[in-house]
Amino acid sequence: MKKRFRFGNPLETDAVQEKPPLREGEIPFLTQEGKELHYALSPSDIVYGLGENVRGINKRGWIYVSDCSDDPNHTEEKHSLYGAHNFILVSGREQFGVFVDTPGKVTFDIGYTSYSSLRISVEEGEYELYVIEGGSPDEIVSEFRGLIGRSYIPPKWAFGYGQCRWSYLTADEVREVAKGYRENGIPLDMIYLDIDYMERYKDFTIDRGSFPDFEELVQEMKAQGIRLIPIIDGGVKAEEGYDVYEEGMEKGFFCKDEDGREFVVGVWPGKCCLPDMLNEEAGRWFGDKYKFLTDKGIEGFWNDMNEPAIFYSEKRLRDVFEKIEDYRQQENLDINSFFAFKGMVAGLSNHPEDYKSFYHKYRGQRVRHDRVHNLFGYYMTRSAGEALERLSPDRRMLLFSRASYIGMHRYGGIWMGDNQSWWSHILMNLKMLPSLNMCGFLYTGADLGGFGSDATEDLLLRWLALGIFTPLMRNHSAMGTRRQEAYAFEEKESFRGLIRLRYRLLPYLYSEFMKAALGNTMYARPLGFVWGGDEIARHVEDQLMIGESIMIAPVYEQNAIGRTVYLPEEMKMVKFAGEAVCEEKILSKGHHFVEVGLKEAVVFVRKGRLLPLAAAGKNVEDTDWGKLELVHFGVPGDSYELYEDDGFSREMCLEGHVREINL
Ligand code: MIG
Repeated sequence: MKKRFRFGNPLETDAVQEKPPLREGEIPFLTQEGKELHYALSPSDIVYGLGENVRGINKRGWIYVSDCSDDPNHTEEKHSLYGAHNFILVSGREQFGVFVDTPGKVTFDIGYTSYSSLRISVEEGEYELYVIEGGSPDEIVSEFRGLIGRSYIPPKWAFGYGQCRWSYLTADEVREVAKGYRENGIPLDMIYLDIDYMERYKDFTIDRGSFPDFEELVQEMKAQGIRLIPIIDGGVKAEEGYDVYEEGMEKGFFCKDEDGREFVVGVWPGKCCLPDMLNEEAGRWFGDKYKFLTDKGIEGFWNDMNEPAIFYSEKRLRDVFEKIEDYRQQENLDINSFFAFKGMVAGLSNHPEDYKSFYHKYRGQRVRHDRVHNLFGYYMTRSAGEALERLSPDRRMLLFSRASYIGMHRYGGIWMGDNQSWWSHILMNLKMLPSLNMCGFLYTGADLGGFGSDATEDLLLRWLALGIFTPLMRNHSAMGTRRQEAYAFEEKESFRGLIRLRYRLLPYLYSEFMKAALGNTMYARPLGFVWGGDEIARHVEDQLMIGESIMIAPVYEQNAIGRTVYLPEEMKMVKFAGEAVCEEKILSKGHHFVEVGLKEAVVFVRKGRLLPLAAAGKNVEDTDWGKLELVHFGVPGDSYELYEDDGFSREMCLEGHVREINL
């Protein structure tokens, strides 16, 4: 049962595709106190949701703000990351879902001000509210997903493993990466190109100095079974003679300041204009630009800096220079002035006032950016997704974004942004998975090995042992950090084993993903969704169900030789040493310490369930689903529904593609 309410006159977001009729009067569960919505949490209540954000699977005990932020420090004291995903699910005394649909800022105080209260407030005061009542958490999520429409489905090859690094500076460096993988027998499907492939970071250009034979490189890589996936940034370099800029200026497609002049910001290319992604015509124009690369054989993209990230605005920079001049006149800075002076420069980036200084043309209306801030990345990716559908009507393309809002899940996936090579971030990665799934984002994953800071061999191995289960499996690192390609460390065999295991798991992972996408269910679930009556299971924060057959419990502590795992029921532990099963053991309900070596991965199979395994190849296409090995905890007659298709057609449905395999 879903009910829709409206407060004020909110701007449309297009998150919800099928709107139930508007209601007036009492809102179920929630009470209105001034501008806030309240709910009294009982001691056993768990609050799930909010997609991409810091902290637990259970969000209780912190305050979260939906405000797409370019913040590379994902530490616990933060309140926002790159996405704005306003869906929560309360589970306990009562079970219901709440979606706050508004393109501006929303604050979810979930037991922060008081541990026993949930408070939601919307900065603008204008929003649509959806309340979904009745049923289990799974059912509530499915109802919500039904409202927001089918999740994006990438081509099957995008379930392979990809390598990225900010600073593959030349075509030859890219060739080296491919060689590193192929020579070491480590499977690979994608090499991602970061901003370095562009000419001075200009969207839809190629640096011919360092990538002279780009088109050939694309084909050469394809011949090796590897696809190149370039990045596209949200800002367009303001430079005379650059066609994208000149066209955008001529057509009036960039965001404008108060006086109607193009709003200029500094990002990677230097001074940039922001395409008005929210303006339908401008979005279509920007989307069509992707043709520059699809014409060269490119089949996938990642959209970055689309919160949008603003290093500085031209205007603020000018003000700061003036103030610096004032400080200089003072000659001697007292301590307060010193800190103000220091903060002034550091505070140039992503300044809240800058987000209030430019305008969009959204659905025919002039709208100040802060009112629709959370839609920028969404509409950039939507424009790209719609364009890619026009450019490639028959074959799916890979597309994911950094910033997002619910609704964008129909057009692309997301990656979890600039994490660090920290042990704690393995766990953060795990916790975000189910929260994102609830909000429709199924194709997702984190920078494996960590983006910032230096990775170590053991950290990367442990991270991969989780990453083999995330639909988007990509190793990515920042410029200046230690190299972390899977062949960069000594234990090449361990890396080969774990990554090959990913390919062995493909029939299962792809089937579970497709069933979740086409059936509006979740791919990764908190244990409480499955064992709602088990208080211990409900509070497990470091294990997940992946699909219907297996539970995972990755090791995320430095130097651990294993970990304690909670089994809500009798299960079969299946241990892999690399790609091969090395141990199977039935474990009773309860806590167990399970040893897991650095080159190992463990899954826990539910009773009556099967886990089909393929024979790993050098990439997805080369992986053989012909003779599946069936790992299981079942008896003859138990079955599994395998999803099979050509892996690229845009026409997708469950019917006719699900084949039952029996034990
Ligand atoms: O300000 O393109 O999150 O994945 O490597 C940094 C360089 C810009 C941020 C992305 C990251 C990417 C990096 N970008």
